[in-house]
Amino acid sequence: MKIAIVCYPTFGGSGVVATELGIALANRGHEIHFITYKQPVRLALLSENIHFHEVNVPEYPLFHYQPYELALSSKLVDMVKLHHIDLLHVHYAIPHAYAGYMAKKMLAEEGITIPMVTTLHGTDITLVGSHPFYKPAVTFSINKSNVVTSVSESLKQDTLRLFDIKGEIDVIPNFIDAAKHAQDPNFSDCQRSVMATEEERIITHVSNFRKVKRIDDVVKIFYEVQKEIPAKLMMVGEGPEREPAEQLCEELGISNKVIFLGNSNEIDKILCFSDLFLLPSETESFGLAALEAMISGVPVISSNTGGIPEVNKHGVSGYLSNVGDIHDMSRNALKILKDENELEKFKAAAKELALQFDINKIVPVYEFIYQKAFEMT
Ligand code: GMT
Repeated sequence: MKIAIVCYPTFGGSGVVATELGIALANRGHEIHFITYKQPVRLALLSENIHFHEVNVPEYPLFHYQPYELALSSKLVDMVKLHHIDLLHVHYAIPHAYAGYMAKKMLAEEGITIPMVTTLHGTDITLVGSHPFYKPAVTFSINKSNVVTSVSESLKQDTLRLFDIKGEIDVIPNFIDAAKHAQDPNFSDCQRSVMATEEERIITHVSNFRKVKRIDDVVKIFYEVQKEIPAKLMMVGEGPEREPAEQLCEELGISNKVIFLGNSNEIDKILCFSDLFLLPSETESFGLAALEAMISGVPVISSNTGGIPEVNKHGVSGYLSNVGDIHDMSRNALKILKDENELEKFKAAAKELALQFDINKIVPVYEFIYQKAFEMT
């Protein structure tokens, strides 16, 4: 099948899922066309059946906002015609589902019928999509998609609660490539000693450093933990909350124990020496970062919001607490970190649980959904 994948090319979870899905589909013989404004960060190599088409939006001084949706829908029309693409799969409703629908309509005028699958990822529904400024257009484009999927049951329920949805929503969870994450027995690149001493525990947080991630809670939890045991905190990612977090570390006098690593394409190399992962988000439709930690055998201390409980199991792969309850989170962190046996038990269980989300189980579900989209077109 020839599939156009529309996504954000950045470090955000929706872009990562879209890219990994495209690569997996290509490995299964499909021809994949990524259509976005930059080559996706997780897409290292293009190949015979993985293509990238850049959406250009020329600057024009009349426009206060450059019309990306227009450029994207035009590019979709051109690429569908040029490459005889069979299906559109758009990730993150805003504005991709809207642009995809416009492309479908333009193509229909020329006698070309193409199904569109829309995958809802999180903030396109919760924080951003349900804002009154966007809601009518988001509702419209979800309802006009041939098939709609969401990355968790929680996100499906949020979508049904916040929007007037006419059709079904299929839940397809985020996934990981367990084989890729499986530690090579000869893997000697785990540079733990560069980051911390033998007796220090390493705690990690990975995100896009937005308000919704509650970065100050990450720092405060770590502050409590390092009072009791020797520890280091790895902060991976970039975003508006990074600077305030660095400031908070200084105020708390822990700057020497917190390492800000910026964006990284080698998360697995950081996770390989991590003992614990923190995800205290305000809201989280799934929590792909937590799943990536778990497959590397890193237990997760998280909030119990949104879809996180579908991934992180309380008392098994980590612990869950109410949003903002940093005392409970630090207590739970210490429970795991203080006892070597507990830590080993949680590490093994986290990895075991993550295997349920292996890419080989999830990609065929998307293929099934594509068939369904054809039948519904
Ligand atoms: O808003 C973000 O955190 C980024 C966003 C994205 O779409 O890039 O992440 C969302 O999608 C991920 C992949 O499906 C989920 O794992 C994240 O939980 C979700 N983020 C939120 O709901 C806040």
